[in-house]
Amino acid sequence: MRRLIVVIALAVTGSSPAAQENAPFGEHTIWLRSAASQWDHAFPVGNGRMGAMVFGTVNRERIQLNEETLWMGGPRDTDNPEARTALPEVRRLLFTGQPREAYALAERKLMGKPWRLESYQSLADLRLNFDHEGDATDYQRSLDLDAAVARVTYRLDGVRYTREVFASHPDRVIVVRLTVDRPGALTFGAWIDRQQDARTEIAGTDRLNLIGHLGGGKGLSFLASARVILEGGKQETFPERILVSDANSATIIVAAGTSFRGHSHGSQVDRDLTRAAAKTYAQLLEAHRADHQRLYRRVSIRLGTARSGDLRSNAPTDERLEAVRRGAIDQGLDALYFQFGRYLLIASSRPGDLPANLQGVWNDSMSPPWDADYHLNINLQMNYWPAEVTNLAELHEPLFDFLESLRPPGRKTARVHYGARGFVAHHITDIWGFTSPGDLPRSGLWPTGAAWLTQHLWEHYLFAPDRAFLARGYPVMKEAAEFFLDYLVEDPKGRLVSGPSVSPENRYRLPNGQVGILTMGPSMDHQIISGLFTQVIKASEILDVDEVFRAQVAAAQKRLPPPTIGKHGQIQEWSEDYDEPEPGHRHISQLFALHPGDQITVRGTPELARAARATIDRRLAHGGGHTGWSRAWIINFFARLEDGEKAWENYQALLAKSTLPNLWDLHPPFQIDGNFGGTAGVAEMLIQSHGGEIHLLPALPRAWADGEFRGLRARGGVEVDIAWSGAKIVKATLRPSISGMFRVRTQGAGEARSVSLVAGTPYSLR
Ligand code: FUC
Repeated sequence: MRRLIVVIALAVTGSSPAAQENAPFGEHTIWLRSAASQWDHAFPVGNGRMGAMVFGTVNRERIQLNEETLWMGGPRDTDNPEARTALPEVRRLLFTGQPREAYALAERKLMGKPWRLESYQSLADLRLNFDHEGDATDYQRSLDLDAAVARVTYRLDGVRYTREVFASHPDRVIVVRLTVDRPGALTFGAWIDRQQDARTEIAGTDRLNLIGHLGGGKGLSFLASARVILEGGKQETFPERILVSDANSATIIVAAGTSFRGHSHGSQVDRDLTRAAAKTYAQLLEAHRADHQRLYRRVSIRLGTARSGDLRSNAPTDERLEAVRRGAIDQGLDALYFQFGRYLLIASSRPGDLPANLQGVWNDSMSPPWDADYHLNINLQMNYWPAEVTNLAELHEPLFDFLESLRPPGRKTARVHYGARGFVAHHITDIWGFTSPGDLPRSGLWPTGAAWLTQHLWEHYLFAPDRAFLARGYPVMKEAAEFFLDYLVEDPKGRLVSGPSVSPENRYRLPNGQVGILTMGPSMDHQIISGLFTQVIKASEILDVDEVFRAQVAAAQKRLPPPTIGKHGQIQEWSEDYDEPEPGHRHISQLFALHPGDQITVRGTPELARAARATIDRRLAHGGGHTGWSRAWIINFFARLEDGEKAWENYQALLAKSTLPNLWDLHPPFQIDGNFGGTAGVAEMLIQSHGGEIHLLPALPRAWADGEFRGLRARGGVEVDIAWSGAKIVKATLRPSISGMFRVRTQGAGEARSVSLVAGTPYSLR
């Protein structure tokens, strides 16, 4: 059924005295009229390494803090020497139709020892107690994505109170600023706490320390410190608290660190605090703003005719979401969610740091869902889908460093578990280099985690072809490919297949009714491996190395089963055309080749593209897309199928069904991958550049018939700006960084046109 397009009038916020006093928010601001009643409604700020969640409660502010390296546990040897001996028998059982027996044996012999990860943990809470009397009016809580500042403001007893919080990357601290519009009206108490493994102390007159050691002294040690700097008023210290009275304003600077990788975090925290405290608030804010905007402002976007400052963008974000749930079109919200994904990547993934985990850097728990770890069977990769296309390429770096750190342990796992060369990682990992098959076999016995991750190196190269980068990435790609040369086995039909493995987390039914999980030859594995092989072959040609190895890879690639169409017209998920007990499963792994892979394309492989659509339709018809990241993936799939309406419909479903009032993605629970996948999906609707062409507005929906963007990137080193109206391009500008011939496709045109681009010279198309 066609979706009814209903535009619902929203409350006119400009008419109340409160809103008159507060300036209307622009297109970059998420805002609410209430404090966060729960952690995942608070506003996130982050500097890549540290994160903070701002609740905005009037009387008691809670600023929940994170430091990305604060993980339980430590490096350990989890490889299982029994695996290699049991491997041939598990394969035999699967080849002879005995998946249940294979599973039982795999569970006993093939998994890491132990197979469980330890957890990423919350660092601490900074608490501010205001002891206000009476009720606040004119309350607003906002997150300005362009300034990267969270702000809380309200009026109480004739005084306007304002809190601003940001996480500075250049100054390595979190800054909290408290102001009042009546001199001397600021009175509050401040302390830091943590529910376990830490104690607090006061140092001098103005510093709070939280000193901790995880696991009762066995794990990492850590320190979180806050300095309180006043203008006016006075400051007293009580055990574990600083009390401020009658001040004009206060700046609280928070620094933190852990002993991860032998780091001397105590002196680093001292240094960070001292340096930041030597600056004025205005200086800290200015350095932060400049640093953030250098990244954030590379891309601007307008979808539809809505401009900032119109009625709808002035409504609080939860009301806008509610309107979308009722069927309203809010193109400003479409754009805001897109930019929020970019904001979150800037806040959680800076060069030199760890990559964004399942929750970015934000986590308030000692045992968060899935340990807030790194899942490699879609989630970590999805976090980085927007990095290249939305012009944040350097934020991809933490992923490359992380992948590099998995090589030594992954090499050992390859040898111990499979007797193979190369390196391997399975479906979960942590900051300690866990590469063994973890968790239960149903999810964890899946050897293509590293192989998928390495494709990010190749993508980074494609977006900015740079031989030096390729030379750095190639050994990693090669080593991932080497593993599969040894690991793949011949099946009874003479094909080379991967296994024992899974089609991530899904199950199939054998003709005799038996349900299987482990399998030989899941389609996704072969698509990932084939993609890796293609890339390794191309990279070795470009670098002119490894001719013999290249030939071996090419020979193995020819023997991998290609994507096959099954009896429902779908892309087959397993090596045989099995049915599945859960046809609406959240993973749609057999479409890797459509996205993020590029083996299936609308014009290159039209039959497979039709089968890909049938696959998604079948999933959706059975309730698929029910987790945030699954829905986000579907947006990307439909964009690749050049179906703007379906992509947009699923984008609306992501907003309506899987989005919290602060615009965070809901699995449920909160999981950040859907935010990043949603942002990537919007970009994919507006520009694509796989398959040897730059395709302008490949999947434009009716709701975005007018619009413009600036600064998205295409493969080949090209930045693109497009303005369009009535679904027609008014002007497109390509800004190449490399000279060469490019094929450019515009909507409706039968053939892509060839254009010759000169590095540094913009090329306009009307
Ligand atoms: C994958 C998914 C789950 C969840 C978990 C963190 O294993 O199957 O839905 O997102 O990662």
